Amino acid sequence: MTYDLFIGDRAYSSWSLRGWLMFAAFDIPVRTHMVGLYSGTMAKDLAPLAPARLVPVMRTPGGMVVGDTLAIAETLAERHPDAGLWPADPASRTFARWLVAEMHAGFTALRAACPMQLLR
Ligand SMILES: N[C@@H](CCC(=O)N[C@@H](CS)C(=O)NCC(=O)O)C(=O)O
Repeated sequence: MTYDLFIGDRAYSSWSLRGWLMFAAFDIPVRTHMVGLYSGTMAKDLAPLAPARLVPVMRTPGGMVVGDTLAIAETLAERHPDAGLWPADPASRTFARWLVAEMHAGFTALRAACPMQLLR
């Protein structure tokens, strides 16, 4: 049961890094495919996954395509209930969902001012 994950360079794309971390941290089998996020081939690379236009995007072993980090996280949590993507304790889970929502939808000014560059 191996997933396919399409991402850009994890050193520069925090979305790509987060998508990949979900598989790495929770030991979920995945084949990683690099798309040309910064080389201009992204639209062509993602064409087989239409309507995906952004990274990360995941394809399930059954062929379902899921874009958006939070949708991928929720899909993995549902499909792998024993992996522990969300904390078991209800209070911790609520707090985790809050942090994830803030990270996902918030910090826009910080993100604009501080683009990610892990190699420097
Ligand atoms: N809400 C999406 C945002 C995805 C997103 O904006 N990805 C960027 C990563 S750098 C992207 O694909 N940008 C390419 C573009 O805008 O053409 C998620 O969390 O997955």
